[in-house]
Amino acid sequence: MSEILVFSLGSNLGNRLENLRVGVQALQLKIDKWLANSSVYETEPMGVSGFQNTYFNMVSVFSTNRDPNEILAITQQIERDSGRVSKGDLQPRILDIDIILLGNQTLSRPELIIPHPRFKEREFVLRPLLEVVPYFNRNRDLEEILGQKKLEKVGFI
Ligand code: PH2
Ligand code: MG
Ligand code: MG
Repeated sequence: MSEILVFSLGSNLGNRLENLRVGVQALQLKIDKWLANSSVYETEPMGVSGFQNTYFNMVSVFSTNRDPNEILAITQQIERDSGRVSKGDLQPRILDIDIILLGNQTLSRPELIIPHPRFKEREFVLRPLLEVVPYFNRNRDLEEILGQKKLEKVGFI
């Protein structure tokens, strides 16, 4: 059974828009299948001490059969590939990819909690999430109705 998977992406170092774009592209290559992106928002850094550049934030929605461990490994690899250096949780970063929701699954492990424990306090997650909720709900309904039916696409005009 495939589940709806919602990521929050953030960047506050370097070319922030490009970092998000590269992050989403990498997710699209590794996770079947992509459903929707929110807009990108410029947001004040939350919960950090001292001056930090503003973030660019967005969410991206997928449908997947992968389990939480696989998904976490994929996001961590993409973060490393982006050149992110780990200097602790609240330091500026080139790319941060957090798992927000995975269907109705809940998970509580030291390395991963699903749903993300702080997403309801974070406008930089909620605002973009609001944009894509109608989209993926509709999509899930359609997928259920369509089931295994499959039409062959011949092209575009
Ligand atoms: N991420 C954090 C901490 N604070 N603030 C904003 N605006 N956007 C973020 O993505 C963000 C943050 C920890 O990952
Ligand atoms: Mg984060
Ligand atoms: Mg993170």
